[in-house]
Amino acid sequence: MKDIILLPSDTKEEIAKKAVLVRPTARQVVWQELEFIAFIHFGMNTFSDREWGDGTESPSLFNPTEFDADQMVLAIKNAHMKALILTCKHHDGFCLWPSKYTEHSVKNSPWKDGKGDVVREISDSCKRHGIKFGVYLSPWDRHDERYGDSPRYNEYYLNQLTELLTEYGEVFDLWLDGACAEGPNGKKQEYDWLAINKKVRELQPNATITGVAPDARWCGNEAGVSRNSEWSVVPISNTDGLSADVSEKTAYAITRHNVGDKALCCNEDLGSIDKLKEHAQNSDRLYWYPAQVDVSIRPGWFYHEYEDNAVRTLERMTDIYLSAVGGNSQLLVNLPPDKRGRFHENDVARLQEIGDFIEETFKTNLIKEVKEQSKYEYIISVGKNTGNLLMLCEDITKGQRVESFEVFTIDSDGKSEKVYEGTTIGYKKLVRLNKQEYSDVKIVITSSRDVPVINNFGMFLMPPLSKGADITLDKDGNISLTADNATIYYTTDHTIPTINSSIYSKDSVIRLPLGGVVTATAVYDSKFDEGVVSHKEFGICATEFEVINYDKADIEKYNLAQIFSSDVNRYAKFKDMSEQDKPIIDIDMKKEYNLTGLHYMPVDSGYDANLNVVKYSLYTSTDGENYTPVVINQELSNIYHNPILHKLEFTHSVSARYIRFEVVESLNSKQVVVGEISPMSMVK
Ligand code: FUL
Repeated sequence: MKDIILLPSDTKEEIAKKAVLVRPTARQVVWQELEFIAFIHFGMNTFSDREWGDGTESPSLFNPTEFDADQMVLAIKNAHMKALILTCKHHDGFCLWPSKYTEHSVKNSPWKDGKGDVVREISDSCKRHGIKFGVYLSPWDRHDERYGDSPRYNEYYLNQLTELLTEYGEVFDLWLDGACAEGPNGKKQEYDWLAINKKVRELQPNATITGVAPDARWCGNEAGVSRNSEWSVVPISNTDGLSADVSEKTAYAITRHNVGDKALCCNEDLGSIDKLKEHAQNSDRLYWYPAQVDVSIRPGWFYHEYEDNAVRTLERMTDIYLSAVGGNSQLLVNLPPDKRGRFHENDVARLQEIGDFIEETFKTNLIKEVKEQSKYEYIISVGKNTGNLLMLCEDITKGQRVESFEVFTIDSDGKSEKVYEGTTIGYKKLVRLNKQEYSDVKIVITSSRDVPVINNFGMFLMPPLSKGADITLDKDGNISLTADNATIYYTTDHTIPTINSSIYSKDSVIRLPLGGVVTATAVYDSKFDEGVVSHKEFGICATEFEVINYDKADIEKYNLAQIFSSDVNRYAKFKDMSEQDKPIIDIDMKKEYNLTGLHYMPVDSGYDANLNVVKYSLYTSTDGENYTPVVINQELSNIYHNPILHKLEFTHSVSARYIRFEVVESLNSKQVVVGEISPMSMVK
């Protein structure tokens, strides 16, 4: 297909016409139809308990004790996912297959005496169970000495890619990660994206290249948040001055722009006509570039035992599913195998619940008849069985057209009520209806770039989902539990509540002065076995804590007292710093504690998440004068894209009254935000 270029003279109507002419490739259509797929983050980080390894880890660490590819692939299949992508090499450079081109791989690990091959076992299992297999091969490599020596490293990368694309049968996708830094020689690695794209097209012509890549784009966050209006037709900056019809080169330009260009992936509005009009000023081109929402089932991408109770709730996971798959995106959910080399029981249970939800919801389309009043208006009849989830699909092979629509319920007297106003539809739109008493549903398309082509309608009934209890701490150190219409059973001794555990009432007093864990089971209609478990960990109660060595005015100016607040919207902020300023925060806990670790919660929302701390050092003191280092230059890996709770466990406990938190590096050199600092005194 010829590239479609916008021109400064284009009117909005002309832009709309051009946008509709942009169509997906056959590969992109197949990719979109997968809908829901799995990521598997497994490797050195699983064993070193990190999110990003630095490449110095010894292969001797890699030793899964009960590796079981079928257990993982079957759990994925049960969740109704159709494909998986395996981190064959993450940023630490360790390879899960015995590559000929490096010694840093499974072949030098104790696992199966160096004869094991994770890529082989997983890809074989995928074939057995009808799941498509894809590869993640991190361009960023913190181990390999060739990294940063661009031509040599590019050759190495292509050789590895060739191994993966030729020795393991059909590969449906190469997922390219944009994370990147400088090589050991201090030179920036210039990747050869064009050669990578060409290699994939040559060796696996049906495979898509996604992430920071030509066939699908990363949605811009790692939290599972979808856009309200997701356009698959977006403008691509034309700065390379490429001729209009060199599509391989266009793909290359896209990849390059995408790497450094947050606007291309993160902005809320990527493709409205107003947005396209802005881009017409630069004669940018239009491109079919669908979104992929990627998120982990736990806070981190790799397995950490301390996240065993932080598997996202069924409620959150189904929310993510409905808004992504039902928001014109593909959903990629990560599942991290544990040190045994299999999914943890909690993740398997959640996957089963997700699968059951999808099965139960979509097993019957309740629609009896769709009356087409016009291409812009449809009446859906469902008979007696009214549903609560409406599905609308555009035929994307005809482009993406609908800009806005409205949904009305019509009762038996013919009275109608508007229950929803939506924007884009695209491949699939799922609309949750709050009203279930109606006899018909009317859909009115209020704006479309060309005559709408709706090719599928659905009305489904979602099963009700129960919520877990909210566990909160107030500023006086009291913990409270809330769940509407539920009886809440709870424990504070790390065990899951039983029917004999304490029942929470508004008179219950839960205080954990030394910190600890509250586990709650919310039970609805006395069905204890179906109760929903939630869990929260607390550090030492900070009511008495104080920041010292700043005068009162600065404590207020920088909001320093907020570093003790568990409210995610409250944090300290240092503004107008000079390049050399690195905030140092000294905390007086007023009493000596036996410290076992530190929890640090970065700022995770809004603009200020761009100002997070990247590296810190931690010291303790008994007298507030002499400080002893506990960790120096601790990296908060992947903080920019995934600002999650960071748990630092000390190798041995430390007695101290004072803590010094020193910012070593932050995302922004002029401003820095410091989230919740929570010293721990209890051993798990
Ligand atoms: C990011 C990486 O840095 C994370 O570790 C993870 O692999 C995620 C999917 O992509 O950019």
